[in-house]
Amino acid sequence: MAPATPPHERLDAEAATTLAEVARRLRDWDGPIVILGHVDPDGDALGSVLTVARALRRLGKTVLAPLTPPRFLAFLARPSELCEPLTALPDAALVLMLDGDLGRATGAPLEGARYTINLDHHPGNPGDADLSLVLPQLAATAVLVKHLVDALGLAWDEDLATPCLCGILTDTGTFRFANTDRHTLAVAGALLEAGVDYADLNDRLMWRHPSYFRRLAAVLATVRFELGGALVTIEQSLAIQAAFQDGDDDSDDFVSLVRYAEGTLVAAYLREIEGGVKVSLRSRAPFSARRVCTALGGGGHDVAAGATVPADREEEFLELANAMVGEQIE
Ligand SMILES: [Mn+2]
Repeated sequence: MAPATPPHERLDAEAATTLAEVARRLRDWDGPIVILGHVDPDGDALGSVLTVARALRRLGKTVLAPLTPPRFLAFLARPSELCEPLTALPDAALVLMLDGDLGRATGAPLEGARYTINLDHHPGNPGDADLSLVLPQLAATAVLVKHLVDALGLAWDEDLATPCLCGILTDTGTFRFANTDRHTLAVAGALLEAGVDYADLNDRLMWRHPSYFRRLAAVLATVRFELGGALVTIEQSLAIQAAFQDGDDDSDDFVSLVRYAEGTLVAAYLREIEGGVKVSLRSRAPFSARRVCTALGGGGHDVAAGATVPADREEEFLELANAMVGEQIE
């Protein structure tokens, strides 16, 4: 008899049953399996897609993973593991969407999918795939992916574990965010056990093109403190973008720096794009970044969320953010 898994390493019984059904579907599928992540894939989307793609290929499955990672994460994938976006699904395809709901899928149209599976941890996911498992209590989709690979009965090694741990590191801010609980750490510990070079992975995840640092200097120069410092904003104009065209825009984590300004409840990064503004919010309780971004047509988690608004709604965003921050402080 196999040794019992300690409770802090387990999913609850209902989730484990659904995940076993996911594993059974994937194992029994004869046609191609198309694995998708969300638009603007992050370390959790990419890490989850890579781990599942490697696992399913070991089972002899035909896997297509049309995901385009940001430049700073591209080191995780080997050439030929990921493919260009598909204009149509192959015949008899199973679509497996990871780290977002079907509406946020990128890389392939969903029309003609024979079967859809969705594994995610975002609250607000409507669960409208043929088979959905959405667990907002998990720190990362990669945690769910760890359990999926276990359910598939595969042995862990460095190749499977490294992208999976990358997903957990990304979504927990390297174990600094409130979603880091005993379950998260137990799963991460098991992945380390499989042979991940932890120091090397963390080091590599921090590498950025030199232009990143020049852009950072320009964006940080726009820093503004509102509401007595409760709201901090930084902005990237099209002019700043035009000045740093030597790398792609991997400035997502700039907002993670200013969120540590003392007294800050909400940090906002406003990135001008053609015809609009991309808003990234980080917040601490009792303020919910998700509430603001959902109201603006985006989504995310309570502590980290995003939305894209038309340019003429930037004022509206600032008013909304001001009002909500003001409300929470009083
Ligand atoms: Mn995630």
